Amino acid sequence: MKQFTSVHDVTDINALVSEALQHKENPYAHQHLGKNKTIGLVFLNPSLRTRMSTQKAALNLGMNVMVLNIDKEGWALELQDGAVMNGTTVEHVREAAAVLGQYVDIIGVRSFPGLQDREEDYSEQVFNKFVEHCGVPIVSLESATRHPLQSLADLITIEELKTKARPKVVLSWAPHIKPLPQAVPNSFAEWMCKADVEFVITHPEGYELNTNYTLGATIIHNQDKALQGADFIYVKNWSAYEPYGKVIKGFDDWMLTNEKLQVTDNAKVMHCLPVRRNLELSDEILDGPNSVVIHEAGNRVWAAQAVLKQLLESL
Ligand code: AN0
Ligand code: CP
Repeated sequence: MKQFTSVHDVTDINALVSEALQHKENPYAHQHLGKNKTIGLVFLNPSLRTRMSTQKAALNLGMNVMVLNIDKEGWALELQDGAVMNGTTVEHVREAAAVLGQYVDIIGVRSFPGLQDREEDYSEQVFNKFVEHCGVPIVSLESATRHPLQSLADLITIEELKTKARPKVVLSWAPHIKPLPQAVPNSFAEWMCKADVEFVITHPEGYELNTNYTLGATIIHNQDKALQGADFIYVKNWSAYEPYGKVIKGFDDWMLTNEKLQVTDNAKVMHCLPVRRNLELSDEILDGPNSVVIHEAGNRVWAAQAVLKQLLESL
């Protein structure tokens, strides 16, 4: 694998899941592979899980790790090509990315969408500047439109915990007070449409995702109906795709509760985290027996390790 920016970079998702589970069984089997290799993790936005799990995965593979919170610790970055830099920005991403590529063998980048200009976000303007100029293999730590390391960890979790060959997986929109990206649901949908699962998406009208990511999914606006017989419920908020980045008021009753679980097949509840308690997900779910969110977050290490191993092998 030459880069990891979406499911389209993966030739066989089932093989990648198996590899991840082998790392989980035997974390240090490939310590030699990363010797004298360095990964640089570059964050333009906050992170807990992605930051720590990717570091852990790299260390398990014997790599050196460098982390740069470029939004806080780097020079103010200019992202526009052709800009006359007589304002507040100090360094252009063209130089910043190229220089980082001189110091590391693999680069990871987190770059959230601005949620103002849909075309700009969906063209992955910022992330693709790093791809274009860094000159080394790149792994997405969540870009404007996708979060593939999360989706891989989610698929690993479903594979581990499923009790039937083809489980029903429901992506269920949740309320939030802030406009959040569509990256996590886009990416989850893209992976689930390729996985051997029955995949249903449920959201209030107005929260339709871009159909490029949901092709093959069943979309139902009645949450109770969608949840019937579910084996896994993947809870996530996202802002509207049209009108772009907006929060439509009035859907607070979409928060998952134990009562809503009654129509499911004792569904396991997933969330990528961070989660706002009693807004997106109730205490009773998060602290109850159906929640697998901590297990899911633990699997971020094995997802990252499987991906980094394949990238190291192609250096
Ligand atoms: C981010 C999002 O929804 O994309 C990161 C999730 C991993 N979440 C928030 O900003 C709360
Ligand atoms: N799920 C996830 O990516 O979490 P962080 O934003 O904390 O990395």
